[in-house]
Amino acid sequence: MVVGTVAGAVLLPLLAVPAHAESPTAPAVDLTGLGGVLLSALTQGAPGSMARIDDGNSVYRVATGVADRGSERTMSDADRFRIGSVTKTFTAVVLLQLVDEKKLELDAPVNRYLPGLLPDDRITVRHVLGHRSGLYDYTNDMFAKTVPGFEAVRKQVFTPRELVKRSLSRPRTNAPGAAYSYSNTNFVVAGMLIEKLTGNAVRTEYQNRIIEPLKLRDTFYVHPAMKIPGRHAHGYLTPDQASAPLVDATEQTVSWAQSAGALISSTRDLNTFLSALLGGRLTSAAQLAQMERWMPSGTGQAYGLGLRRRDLSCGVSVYGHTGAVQGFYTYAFASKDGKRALAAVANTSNNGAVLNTMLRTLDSVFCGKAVKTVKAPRGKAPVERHEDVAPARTLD
Ligand code: REX
Repeated sequence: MVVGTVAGAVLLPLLAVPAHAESPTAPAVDLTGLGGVLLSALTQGAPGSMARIDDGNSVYRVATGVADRGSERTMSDADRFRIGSVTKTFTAVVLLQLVDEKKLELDAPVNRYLPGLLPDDRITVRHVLGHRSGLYDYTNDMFAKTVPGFEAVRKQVFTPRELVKRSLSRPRTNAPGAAYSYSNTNFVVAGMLIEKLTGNAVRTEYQNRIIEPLKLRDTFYVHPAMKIPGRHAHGYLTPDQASAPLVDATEQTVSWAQSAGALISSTRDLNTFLSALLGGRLTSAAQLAQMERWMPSGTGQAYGLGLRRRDLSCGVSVYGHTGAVQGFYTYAFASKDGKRALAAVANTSNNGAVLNTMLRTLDSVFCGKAVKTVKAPRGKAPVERHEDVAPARTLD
C-alpha cells in the first residue's frame, strides 16, 4: 500500500499491487512517480484517477480519489469507463482485418464501397484512417460551448450519415492526403465501411473480431443505450466557467461519436487489447505495419492508421491512443512489442491541466525514474495537443 501525500488535497490511499519489473531491458516502472501524477490530477479537479500496467506477467494497479461523488465510492481499477477515441484503434483493427480478408483495399476510394457518400473520389480508406481526408470535424461546432453542446446531444441518436452531412456542410480542411487533420468524421466513415462490407452492425464486428477472441469482459458497445453496464466510474464534465460545478456526464448515448468514440472498457481490457495488437495477434504483420506507417501529427507525436505514436523524453516511443469524452480522459499506450502496456484514466474532461498531468503517467511507466518529473501546474494549463480536442474554452 502506497499512501499519497500532496499538500492541500484530501487524498485517499493509493492502492498499488506492485511486482518486480518484467523486462530486463526496459526501465523499472516508477510507481511512486505514477502515484504522484495520479494525485496531481486530483488537485487539479479530477474526482478520481487510476492506472493499470501489465508488464509481462506482472500487474500494477493504482487508483485514487472517487468513482462516484454522490456515494463517495473509491475509484477502483476494476471500474469500467468510456474510452472515447481509443475506440478508433478498435475500428481500425476491424478494417485492417477486412484488408487481410481481401474485402477492402486501403488505397481504394471510400466512394468505391459507399458510392456517392463523399464529395471527392480521391479520398481513400487510408486517408480516412490516418486523418488525412480533409473531412471537417463536426464536433468542433457541436461542442464549441461545452456543457450546452453536450446537453444538446446527450440523449440524441444520430445516423452516421447525419454526422457525415454535418461535416460536409463545412469546407474541407485540406486536399485528400495533403495533411494530417484530426477529425471524428473519419472514423464515422470507417464505421460505415465496416457495416457496408460485413453487412453487420459495428457492435457485432467489435464483438466477434476483438471482444470475444481476447475474452474482454469489460468492453461494450451499447450505442444508443445510455448506461455503462456493471461497476463503473462516473464521468464528470468540467464546465467552461471556472466556478461552475462539475456535470455528471456518465449517462449519454455517445451517438455523436459512435465508431469514433463510443466504446466502454476497463484498464485491464485496454492493456489486453493493445498488447494483442502490438504483439501481432489481431492482424497480419503486413497490416500492423500499415497501421504503423507514421505521419507527423505534432511535436513528438505521429499518427498511423487509428494508432498514435508518442516519443517520450527518455527516447522511448509508445503506441496506442488517447480518449476524451465528456467526463473521461484516457491514455492507453504500450511498448513497441506490446509487452508493457499502460491504461490511465481520470474521471473528468474539459480540463487541460488534468489532461497534461495524465500524459505524465507515460513517463513514469515507460521511462521509470530516468525522467525528472516537473511539478504539475496548478489551475488552468494549455490543453496538450489542442489540435485534437474540440476547441478551446468559450463561455457557455
Ligand atoms: C469531444 C469534446 C472531443 C469533449 C473529441 N473526442 O473529439 C474524441 C476523442 C472522441 O476522444 N478525441 C481524443 C469535451 C482527443 C483523441 O483522439 O485523442 N470538450 C470534453 C469540449 C470542449 O466540449 N469545448 O472535454 O469532454
